[in-house]
Amino acid sequence: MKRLMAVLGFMLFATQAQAADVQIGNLTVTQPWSRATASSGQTGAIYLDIENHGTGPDRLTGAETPVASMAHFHATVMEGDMASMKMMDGVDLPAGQTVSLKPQSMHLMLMGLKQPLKKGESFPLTLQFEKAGKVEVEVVVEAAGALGPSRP
Ligand SMILES: [Cu+2]
Repeated sequence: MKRLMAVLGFMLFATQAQAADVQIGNLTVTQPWSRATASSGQTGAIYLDIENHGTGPDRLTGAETPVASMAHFHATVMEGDMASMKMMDGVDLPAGQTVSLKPQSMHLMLMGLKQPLKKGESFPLTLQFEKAGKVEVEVVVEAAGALGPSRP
């Protein structure tokens, strides 16, 4: 509990200054970001990097955010020249590796958006890991067609 409070305290500070990496156990979550959505849009996507600097594997098993009714892990798969999305029940995090959720690849799909995502705003996201536990991160909304986070 003490540790959780420390993490939350750090988050509040970090969000005001500049979104920063978040540590949980052996994992580092870097630069969660999303894209602005049209006012009529019901879906969005979140991208981020997770580094596992431990000696054993972990797994991202769940995610939730107050801005959407559901958050699912998707892989983008090519069938010929058509891209389609496939649902995954989690994201494996091998020891010593960084796994990236990024455009045209794995992403966290938001369904049932409760409000449009606006550029410059941010919203909380709770990630659930099999071993490291649960952590809240802040997702920054970039422009509609952004290919990556704009902050350094
Ligand atoms: Cu998707």
